[in-house]
Amino acid sequence: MHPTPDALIVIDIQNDFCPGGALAVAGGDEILAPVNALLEAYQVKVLTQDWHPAGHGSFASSHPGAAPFSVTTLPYGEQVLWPDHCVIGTKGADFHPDLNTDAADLIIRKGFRAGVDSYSAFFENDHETPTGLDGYLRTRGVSRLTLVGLATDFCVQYSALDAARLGYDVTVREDACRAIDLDGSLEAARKAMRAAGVVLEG
Ligand code: VGL
Ligand code: ZN
Repeated sequence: MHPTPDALIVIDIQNDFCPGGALAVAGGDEILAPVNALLEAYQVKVLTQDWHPAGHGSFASSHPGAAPFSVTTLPYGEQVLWPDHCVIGTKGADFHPDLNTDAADLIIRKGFRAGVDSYSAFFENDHETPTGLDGYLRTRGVSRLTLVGLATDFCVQYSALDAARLGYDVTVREDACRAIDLDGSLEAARKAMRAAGVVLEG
């Protein structure tokens, strides 16, 4: 085995984030070919899956009168209220059928607690409840991560910032990501990632 394996973290390439899905990201399905190619090139391969119970606190439908894409304040801070998406057990929560899920070593699910959202693959949106991914990567001897997937300005960004804070060397392959871009959130995310030492490539 390579002494210091590099890990590829593939964020949320699920039907609901692809064209036709409940929270479709423009061009979300265009990244399947590059992501599948990258999956061949890494020693450690992790997929994440956004995985919400019906009635999740991040859904606008759980907040009477709230419009999708509005922002509210929850006990752990600001939260965008989303259309219902990635509900456990639904087709929208499944990985895109063209994603080579067989290549993955680990699938990490996040956002399964009704009261707290989880954009990051490492911590829920309270920034303290861990998903367990850090322990997995450390025990496999990983110190360098490449992140790809959906969406650049939400789950990819939060994962990249947490990973940098945890001490990993982090690269985001922008050619294998697509963004939601709510009110300039893509440029803000790129700026925050660069400031945290994340390398933006592609
Ligand atoms: C995501 C919004 C809500 C993402 C997940 O994967 O970027 N965005 N849940
Ligand atoms: Zn979600």
